[in-house]
Amino acid sequence: MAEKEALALDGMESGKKNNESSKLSCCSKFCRGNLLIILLLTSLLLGVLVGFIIKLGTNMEFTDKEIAYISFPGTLFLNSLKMVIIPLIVSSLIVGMASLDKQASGKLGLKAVAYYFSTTLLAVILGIVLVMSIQPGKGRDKSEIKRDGSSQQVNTVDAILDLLRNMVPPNIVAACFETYKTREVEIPPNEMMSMMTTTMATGGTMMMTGDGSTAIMNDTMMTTMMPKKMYRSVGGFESKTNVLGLVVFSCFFGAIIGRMGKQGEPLKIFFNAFMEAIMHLVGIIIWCSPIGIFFLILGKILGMDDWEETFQQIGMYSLTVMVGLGIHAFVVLPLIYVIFTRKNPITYLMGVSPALMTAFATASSSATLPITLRSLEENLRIDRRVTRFVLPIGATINMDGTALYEAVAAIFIAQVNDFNLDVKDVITISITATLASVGAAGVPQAGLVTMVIVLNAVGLPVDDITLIIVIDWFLDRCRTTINVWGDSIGAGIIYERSKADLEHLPDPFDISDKNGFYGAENYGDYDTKL
Ligand code: 7O9
Repeated sequence: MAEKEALALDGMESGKKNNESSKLSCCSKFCRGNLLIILLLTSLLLGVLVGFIIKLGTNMEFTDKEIAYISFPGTLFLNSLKMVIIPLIVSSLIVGMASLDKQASGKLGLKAVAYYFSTTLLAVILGIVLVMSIQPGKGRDKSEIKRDGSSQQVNTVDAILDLLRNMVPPNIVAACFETYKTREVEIPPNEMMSMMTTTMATGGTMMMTGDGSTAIMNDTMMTTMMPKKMYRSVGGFESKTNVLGLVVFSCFFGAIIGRMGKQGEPLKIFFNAFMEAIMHLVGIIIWCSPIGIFFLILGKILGMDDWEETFQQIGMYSLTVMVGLGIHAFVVLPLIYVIFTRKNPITYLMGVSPALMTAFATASSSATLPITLRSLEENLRIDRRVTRFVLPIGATINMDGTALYEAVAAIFIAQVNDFNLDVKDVITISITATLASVGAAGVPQAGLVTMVIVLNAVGLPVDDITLIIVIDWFLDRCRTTINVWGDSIGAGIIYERSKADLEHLPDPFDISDKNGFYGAENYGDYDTKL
């Protein structure tokens, strides 16, 4: 009897303890989730502050080498994120596709594509309305504006063919480190002369690729029409991961595994475990992010040159882009989120904030992808079947910020050149800017190339890209943050709208839950209903 009482007491004690410890762990979990956000915000602000104090306080000029030394911890952090991207997208897309049946993946994919296109188009329209009403380029003499770098010759048709070629890589292992690119190489003058004389001697025709037009040459024309520069297209592989190829391959591979039934099971389990292991690695990397972000920002601020002069010259342009991005991020996207989910976008913003801060610090939505995935799954409890399917595709093709930026930049350049754009031109800019942002990941040196495509489409001078390159490093950070925010909102909406479709499907990621890897941790309750 006494033993029983003792046991009962013991039980009560442990119950109390359990209760207390669960309260404590609840509290500590909440703190842990917010601790990361607090640490990240502090490191971001501290990076800016320390950077400006050193820059303005000491007036020191840093060489590129010194900057590389200062941002070294940041580079390590960036590398660690990039390190996990390939295994992450490949395994997540394979498992994502394999775990959804034909109907569910089709529905999810359709919803995603509809969301991507409509929000990107909205962003472009917003950008165009703003740049047309603010008119940052009107009355400016472009010779006053500092130029930086040189522009590049781009052939739109070749760029599109490159994109398609990259979707079907000839070697899937090589796709991890090389991308196909056709570049326009200037023909040396002596070669140009000899080509021309040969053409004349044979009385043949000649292609002039300099301005993209074709002409039949004869000797009289030759002397008068001799172009200053001629280009020839040379194709080859460049060292850059061919994400598009990997994405296409993984989607097909995953879909096939899913349809193989029992035979495909081992592969499904393998890639699933692979993905879980990578996500644990991301869990470690994420806790290094405050230090990494601090040094990345510090290095960038110390390395920037005459910010004031740049801002005086193209301040209105930058402001237009930033106002556009701001409205898209704080009004358009949250509104769409509320309409489709009836949930609080502010709590959603809190949950995604580690990814947004990383996006700002790294200026790369692909490097941010591991953190976006983890933030959505851990903080916001978005179904892994949705995040792992939708986010890698979103990071590759959904770039609202980039599309808005390109539209504003094109119209800014038109205004600087007193170039009158008619309705047809504006529509062309909207469409090309939208498509350019979709295809950006498939084109090497995308930023420049896609901008040239937009300018070419309406006949604007591509050399004037150099006017806006000076401020690009900063605007890139802002638009990347919006790109990641757009991807995240998309995943949230698609999750809410697909709950019913997912219910009847088994969750392949369940095996990890049983091991207690996930599910036990929830950083705060972000699931508040409005
Ligand atoms: C911005 F899916 C992933 F994660 F595997 C993935 C990997 C690489 C997705 C995309 C890429 C990729 O290469 N993207 C890419 C994006 C390549 C070149 C240019 C851009 C455009 O980048 C944006 C911009 O400049 O506006 C921005 N910096 O979102 O990263």
